[in-house]
Amino acid sequence: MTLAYIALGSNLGDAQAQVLGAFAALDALPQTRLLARSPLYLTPPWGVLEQPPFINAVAQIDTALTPHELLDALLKVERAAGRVRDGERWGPRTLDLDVLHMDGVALSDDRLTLPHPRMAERAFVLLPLNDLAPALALPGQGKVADLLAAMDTTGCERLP
Ligand code: A4P
Ligand code: MG
Repeated sequence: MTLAYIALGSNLGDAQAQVLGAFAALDALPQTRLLARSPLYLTPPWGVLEQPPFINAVAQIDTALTPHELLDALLKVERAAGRVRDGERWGPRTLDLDVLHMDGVALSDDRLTLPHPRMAERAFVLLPLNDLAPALALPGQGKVADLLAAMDTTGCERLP
């Protein structure tokens, strides 16, 4: 089994319900177990600013799936949540599931890059990831807790 961290995000429909449903969907994946879920955060949109705020969270899972099997499984969960890809990068979505990190895995091909190349630049990823794995070291970038300490988290709010 491999330990992995998945980023969850939603800003269309009932975003909170989408993210909570996604935790359950991760636990239900084949050969996979949900180990921990972060608190939910309300976060201002990043990238494309003219869109609703997001609900973001991170899940810690244990999985026997290969990285590409895991990606395919996540894309399936996104589709089941009504995700429509209209081609706009960083645009609104009912559910976005990104693989942030899998223990011992470093790879990059046309479908998948691990660790996720942009996670260190995003408060909406680092905040919930820090709740689960502050000591996790991102190759060449440092520890999650240190990256978060250097990050502007203005407007991000942890939900009760
Ligand atoms: N892909 C490559 N590597 C990975 C990986 N590690 N995990 C490929 C998941 N997918 C990976 O993804 C496009 C393709 O990337 C996938 O089909 C897969 O083959 P996508 O989800 O359609 O692309 P995207 O999400 O539009 O772009 P990107 O760069 O992944 O950005 P984000 O971070 O997902 O951007 N603001 C707030 N506050 N909260 C958010 O959650 N999310 C976005 C979306 C923008 N602004 C946001 C948020
Ligand atoms: Mg994505």
